[in-house]
Amino acid sequence: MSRSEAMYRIASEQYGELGINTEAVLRRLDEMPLSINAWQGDDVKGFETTGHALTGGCQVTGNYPGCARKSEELRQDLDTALKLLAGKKLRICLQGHEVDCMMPGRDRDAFTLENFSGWLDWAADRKLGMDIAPAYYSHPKLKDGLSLSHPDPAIRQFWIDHGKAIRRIGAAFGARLGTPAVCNVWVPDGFKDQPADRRAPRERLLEALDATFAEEFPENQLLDAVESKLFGIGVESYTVGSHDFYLTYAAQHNKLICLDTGHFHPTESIPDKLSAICAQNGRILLHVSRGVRWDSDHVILLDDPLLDLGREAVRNDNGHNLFYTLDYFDASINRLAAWVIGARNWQKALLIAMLEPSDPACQYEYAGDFTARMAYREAIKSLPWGAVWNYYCESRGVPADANVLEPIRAYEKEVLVKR
Ligand code: RNT
Ligand code: ZN
Repeated sequence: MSRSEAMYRIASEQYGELGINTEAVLRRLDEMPLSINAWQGDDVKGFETTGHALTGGCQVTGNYPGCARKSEELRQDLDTALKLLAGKKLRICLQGHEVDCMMPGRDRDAFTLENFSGWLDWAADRKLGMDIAPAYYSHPKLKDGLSLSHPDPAIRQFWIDHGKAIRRIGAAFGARLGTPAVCNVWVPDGFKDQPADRRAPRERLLEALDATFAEEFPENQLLDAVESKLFGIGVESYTVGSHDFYLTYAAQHNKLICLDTGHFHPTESIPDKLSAICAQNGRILLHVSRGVRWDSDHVILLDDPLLDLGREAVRNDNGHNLFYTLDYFDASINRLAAWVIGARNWQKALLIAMLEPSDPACQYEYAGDFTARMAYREAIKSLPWGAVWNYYCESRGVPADANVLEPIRAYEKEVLVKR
């Protein structure tokens, strides 16, 4: 028996005494869907031949070698990263400008499946699900910082058509892959300084969203989500699509509400929002990210907010109400490592939550014994989840944490530095 297996056996026994069946937990972890953010691999540049600079209040900093320059390179990078991830329900999420190929004279408002066909064949071959998001940024039609809420109807129409095009492509992904594509709408619209009229842009956004969503698709092909934001760089004072705006919109139109963990006030708890929404049958797309000061998109770490999020995700999951997509971009480190470390951290957060015997803490709470609740919750922090995690990786044919960087370094030497 290997050392890690021996450690797992002991850990499993200890968890068993607390009423937790580790094998059942690992099987559940296998089934947890996770969508990998393709855009970490190309610095959100996309692959349009027009090559627009990144706008919309987002910024990618760093110049680590090996940024993917075409979709083939991005898929090659993803293939390498996916080998380091366990889980049977992995998915890839694309931004609407991460096209496979361009057609002469065809802009984003007229994209079709043809523009993404390479992705679909690739995903089908690997049994991956696919998600997609229209890209309302990095394009000259994002005017004065506004897209779907721009006062000019022609600008709005361009972006409505882009959203419709991407929804159709998403539905085609869903139909072919047998798992619905989540199509997430996030627009960067807002103002650097305080607006005179806060309401009119929101009314225009409402109308544009209704037009975007007019075409109906069955839920086994496409699920729509809407994502709010607090502020972006150059969009500090007012965001048209605020959380209040989209939470109401999602509830009224049966859409998923996308909560990006980097899009709220720094001391606001995103984990706390899950039960509030799920108790009312809302469905949530989590953009798992990490805000650091003014940036909302650092690679996720296994920190307290992530653990708390994992805990609330596990407790509120009814099998079809929660969706997870990584959302960050860091060009100062190896991009494959960013994917792999972030994805594994989210899996760990879920694992730790599932291994947590939460019932005793709840009983203490119901009885009003908050001292015992605190003592118990602090005590379970030292349970041996690490042994379970390492065993999970090895039993699923992926390296444990200590060995994860080696294959990435080899690929870096062989492929990335030569780009
Ligand atoms: C931006 C949103 C959006 C991102 C894209 C890449 O703040 O979080 O979801 O995925 O900008
Ligand atoms: Zn996001």
